[in-house]
Amino acid sequence: MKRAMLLILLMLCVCLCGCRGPDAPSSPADEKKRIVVGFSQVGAESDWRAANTLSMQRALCAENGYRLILDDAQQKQEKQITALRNFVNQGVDYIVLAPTTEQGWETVLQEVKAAGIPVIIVDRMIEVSDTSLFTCWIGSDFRREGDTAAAWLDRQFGSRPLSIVHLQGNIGSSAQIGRTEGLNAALESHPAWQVVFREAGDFIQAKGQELVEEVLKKGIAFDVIYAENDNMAYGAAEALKKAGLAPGKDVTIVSFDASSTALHMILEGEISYDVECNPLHGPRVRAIIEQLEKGETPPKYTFVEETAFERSGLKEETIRVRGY
Ligand code: GYE
Repeated sequence: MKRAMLLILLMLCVCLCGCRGPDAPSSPADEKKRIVVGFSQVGAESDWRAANTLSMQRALCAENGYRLILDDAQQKQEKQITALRNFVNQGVDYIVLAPTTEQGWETVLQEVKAAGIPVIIVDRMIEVSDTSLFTCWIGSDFRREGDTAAAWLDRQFGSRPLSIVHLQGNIGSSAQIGRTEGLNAALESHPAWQVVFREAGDFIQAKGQELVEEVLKKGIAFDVIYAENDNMAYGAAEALKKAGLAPGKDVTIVSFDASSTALHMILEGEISYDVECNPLHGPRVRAIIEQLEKGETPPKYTFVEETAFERSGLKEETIRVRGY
């Protein structure tokens, strides 16, 4: 009898312990200990964005002690403002905001501040007169990215006449503003260069393709496509091919992000130059939260280090190691 009791007890123990694998649902007590982060993401418009979302999900996961509430704003600022208000109502510990555009954040951030929730801005910047409305920002130097692309064009074409098709990102986003400013500055110093077509493709592949199709239909002649992100460059290349033109030979494509598909297109000679924009902000945001948890003050602004790619020197291995 005693033996049977012992056996049952032992089996119960094994079951209780064994059932709790790493993926087992956590207990309410575990849930309570987790840091809750509300992440308002711009959308899912590009490869960059997908890599960015994944990076955040991986870094701020349950195993690392977080509960991430992700909100996809479908590139609409109103949706982000609603998401922020929802995060306040839910009483999250931190808010991470990847803002669509720079303007229009004062009111909602005042509400968040009144609720005492720290705000970490990632990727694009915001423009507010009171910088105490956010704790810190981490992202890319978009103006430097634009200057880097323009400097490459200068090395390739110098003072020769150049007709440029300029595909812009979402108007009013830091990525668009900086990359456009870089090109504009180069236009000033290169009187023989001209933009023959300029329109926003909102960082979306289908729109990039449509715009280049429109240019071709109008019979506008051009030498260079300056696409403010890779997805628009993919669409542009597609439009050229459909028209019987060879991207990289008949038209030079310059792009931004350096996603793995774009780097493969460089190896194939279709994209000529790609300025890196690093999307892996998850671990960086996690490090910032850890600092804040310890009562430390992270730097207000952190620019991530970035490079640029062209065919010479680019290896398959480099693309594999980067992993996005
Ligand atoms: O370049 C683009 C994305 O803000 C850096 O947004 C980001 C930009 C990126 O949609 O692909």
